[in-house]
Amino acid sequence: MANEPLDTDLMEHLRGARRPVVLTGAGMSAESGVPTFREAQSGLWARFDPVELATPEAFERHPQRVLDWYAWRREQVAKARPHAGHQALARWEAACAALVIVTQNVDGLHQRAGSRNVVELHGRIDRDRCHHCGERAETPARVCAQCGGPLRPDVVWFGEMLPEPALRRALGAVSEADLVLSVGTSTLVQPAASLPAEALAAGVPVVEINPEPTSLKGRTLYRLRGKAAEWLPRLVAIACD
Ligand code: BJW
Repeated sequence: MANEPLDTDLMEHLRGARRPVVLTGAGMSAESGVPTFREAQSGLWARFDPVELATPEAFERHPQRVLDWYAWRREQVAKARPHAGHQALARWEAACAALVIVTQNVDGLHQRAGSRNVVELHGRIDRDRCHHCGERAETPARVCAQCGGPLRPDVVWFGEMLPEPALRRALGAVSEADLVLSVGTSTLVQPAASLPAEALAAGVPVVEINPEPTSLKGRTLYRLRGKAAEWLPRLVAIACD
């Protein structure tokens, strides 16, 4: 629970952090009203497995089904608002300019809360790009102006490469970090899941915020059971005040 006493070593790591990195996953957006990736299957979508919809093969076989699923999720993202945890991270960045947020989320909620130094590993749900040539679409359309290929959400599906500049920035930030927070991620999906694991292997303190256990383990891991919107304001108050 977010009101339990904190380890004194952890409080020192928070106060002393000069180059913190915060890795966020779908659980970070849950309290903003965006279902976690593995829960994005209620109502009409209950019989589909999100892991099977988020693939190039699913789009090639059933383009309209995949586009309809994304249209449903875009509506949820449009209605969502950043919560106290997003705002706390934006405050931390304002007080400690070297903070880097590395997010697997595609909803833009960190930027809407005021964070600037955000690395987006899995793209953005509110943009389209061509499935064939990758050109970004400026206006809503079904096909790409450059090559006539089908437009699709500008996100990274299973089996696709992450954008190289984003992955490079994330790896660079983690290699220089003196503290890593892993918030609201199951740490199952690679290569993002390897980021906190690499920090742990290098002896960097890692704080995990998650109501559920994950497989992350290491001598310098601090596990905080609970929700992002409850824990982050408390941790940032310790780091910045
Ligand atoms: C809360 C909370 C609250 C709830 N507060 N917490 C090595 C080994 C094995 C497999 C692979 C490997 N390398 C690559 C792979 C294949 C694959 C992969 O990792 N598969 C795994 C399933 C094993 N990876 C890829 O294909 C990646 N590409 C790649 O590596 O290219 C090179 C390559 C290709 C082919 C073969 C080999 C190499 C691409 C991965 C792209 C992931 N894309 C998605 C979809 C994005 C678009 C969309 O949203 O539609 O990204 S999948 C989905 O998972 C989404 C998420 O960003 C991502 C991570 O999930 P996340 O964020 O952890 O969410 P959840 O739902 O899993 O967990 C939420 C957590 O929050 C839970 O723990 C809750 O308890 C918690 N929570 N409420 C705090 N209030």
